Amino acid sequence: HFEWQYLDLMKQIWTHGHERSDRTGVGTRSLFGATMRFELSDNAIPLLTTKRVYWKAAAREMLWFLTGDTNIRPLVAQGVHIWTDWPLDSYRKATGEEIDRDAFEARIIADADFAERWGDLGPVYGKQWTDWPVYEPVDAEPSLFRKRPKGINQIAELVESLRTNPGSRRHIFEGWNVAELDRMALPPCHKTYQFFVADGKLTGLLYQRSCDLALGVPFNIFSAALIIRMLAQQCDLEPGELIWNGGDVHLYLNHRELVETQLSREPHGAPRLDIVRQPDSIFDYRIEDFEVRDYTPQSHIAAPVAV
Ligand code: DHF
Ligand code: TMP
Repeated sequence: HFEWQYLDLMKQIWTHGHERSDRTGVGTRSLFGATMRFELSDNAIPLLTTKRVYWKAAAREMLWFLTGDTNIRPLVAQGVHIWTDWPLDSYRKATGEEIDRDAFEARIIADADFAERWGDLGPVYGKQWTDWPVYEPVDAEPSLFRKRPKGINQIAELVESLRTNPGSRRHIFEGWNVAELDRMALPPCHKTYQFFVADGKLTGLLYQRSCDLALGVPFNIFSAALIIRMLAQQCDLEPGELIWNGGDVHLYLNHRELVETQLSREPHGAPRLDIVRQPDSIFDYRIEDFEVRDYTPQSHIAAPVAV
């Protein structure tokens, strides 16, 4: 079962990880450098069965990235809470107001100006993926640079290159815009995606620099598989594999209960993802286009997220 890779990695980190203090102050056990491979043929999808994973939240996040938006407002409006804690933290620190999460989300939805001021994560994934900024020298004054009105849409270019030049070794999109990292709420974790076409199949490799194995990674592997499936459909290719490469892979010390519960369970079943419509472009998918079947996970395991 594909999920043993995840559970084995979890066990390895919990028992042999280096205990380190981290940015959030929570502390982690971590190992550096890990790989998991997931077969995607026959619509197989790497969705964990040893706990329920809210895959629709992950899918909605992916669709939100593809719109280029970096404000949490449309996510919150759809009931997706996974990005709320970072703007909330900035708001609390800046204003000293002890607003709770529900009240903050309600204000984000109700008040567009408030959302614009407090709901933006900076130029994160969606912005870099679809509108990577380009600066050009001004003809009359070559030492001056001007920002081109429209940046580079890496996703549109990727679809084009997969279609017209499948053998290329340059099928990449990248979130790590060094010059803009300091304006991002969090520098990208799932930072580099590369694709490979052979025998009519599309394989994708994700390099994730920092990996919260208990909370983030279950979402990240599902989402990476989802974008491979969408790209494959757009390029008339069959899904191949997802290869996940993690850099700093860690378990937060306050995830002990989750880890012990999850390691006591065994994976079962083979979830599948169907894409039930063929949209006109990679930017036209809707949540209703995705259906997961044969997914009968064990119960959700709640755990606190380190901010
Ligand atoms: N910071 C940290 N420390 N870990 C992360 O995984 C993380 N992920 C981010 C942003 N910053 C992060 C974005 N992705 C959850 C899942 C993914 C995610 C953020 C949060 C999460 O809390 N998942 C819970 C609850 C899901 C829900 O209620 O919808 C889970 O049990 O899966
Ligand atoms: P860092 O920027 O200090 O590495 O902290 C980011 C934390 O968020 C780290 O625990 C990894 C986790 N993370 C994921 O695992 N997946 C994600 O998609 C995101 C956004 C964050």
